[in-house]
Amino acid sequence: MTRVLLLGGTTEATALARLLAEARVDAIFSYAGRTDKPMAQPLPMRVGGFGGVAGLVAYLRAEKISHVVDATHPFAAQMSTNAVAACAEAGVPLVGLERPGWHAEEGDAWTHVADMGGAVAALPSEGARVFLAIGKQHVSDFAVKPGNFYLLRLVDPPKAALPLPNAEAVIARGPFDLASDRQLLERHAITHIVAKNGGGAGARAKLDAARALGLPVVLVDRPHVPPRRVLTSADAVMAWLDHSADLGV
Ligand code: 3Y8
Ligand code: NAP
Repeated sequence: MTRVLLLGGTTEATALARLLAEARVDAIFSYAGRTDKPMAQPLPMRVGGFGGVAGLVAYLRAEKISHVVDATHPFAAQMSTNAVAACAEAGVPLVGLERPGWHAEEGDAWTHVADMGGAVAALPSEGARVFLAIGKQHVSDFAVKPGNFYLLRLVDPPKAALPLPNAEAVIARGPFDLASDRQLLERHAITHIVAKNGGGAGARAKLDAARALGLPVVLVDRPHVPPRRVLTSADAVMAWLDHSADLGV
């Protein structure tokens, strides 16, 4: 009996949720609950952590999950790591739904760094005007360079004072477009952009705007995720589900 747990939070997860709902597949869409009002999905939703690997194993068994699709963001490394361990322990087939990372094109001025610490190190020590398009979780890493101006883009209004003395926040949930991202960079006289190499179309606009304005981009590499089967489209996941359902796995 097919019953799918879809670990979501990306545009690809939303696309797959639509296909699952249209095909009337028994599936549950899972959010971590990081934002105040996550976008509604055409599937039953659950919100919040499972309680580590043990919690996820218990959930898989209690909910009689037959397949797990990990369509979380490439930087959601803890969730992806837990899913590999929990599905192995519970004997539940797992597939990752992942989009390719971004590659520099003609005219791009990108510096690749291994992690957020590398991004901080790559910035001038003062006087720069930096667009931190990295969300909320790592903003305080940049407090060691307070002499720069930081423009943050957050999904929800900050609940406490920003940890940077010279910063401003815009509140917006992507996907974003080239025209508005270019306007944002010009309006704030941005000189540097910091972004995660999340890939996908939803967050790519700022990179195209940076190229158009000749601005340097500091791009953070994806964290390591344990090996698992990876597919790159929602259609491929539907075929995987059909195929493995035929095989009765
Ligand atoms: C809670 C669900 C969909 C999914 C849309 C994608 C696109 C827009 C681009 C910038 C970069 C960033 C951030 C971003 C993007 C999509 C996708 C994507 C980047 C929502 C969502 C949840 C989250 C969590 C949030 C993080 C933050 C990261 C903002 C919903 C809107 C920067 C990642 O306030 C916080 O704590 C926010 C936390 C994790 C990274 C961080 O470290 O702060 N995403 N984003 C999911 C959950 O609870 O499970 O609220 O509706 C989803 C989307 N965000 O269905 O169309 O597919 O990537 N999300 C990054 O890529 O760098 C913004 O500003 O240019
Ligand atoms: P993370 O650091 O990998 O995960 C931290 C913990 O959050 C996990 O161990 C798990 O808690 C819980 N969790 C994460 N994703 C979950 C999900 N889809 N459903 C249920 N629990 C989940 O994750 P994150 O980077 O905070 O990302 C959280 C969510 O935001 C994910 O859905 C991800 O797709 C989305 N997102 C993240 C980014 C990003 O830049 N990180 C960008 C866009 C969207 P337990 O251990 O208790 O189970």
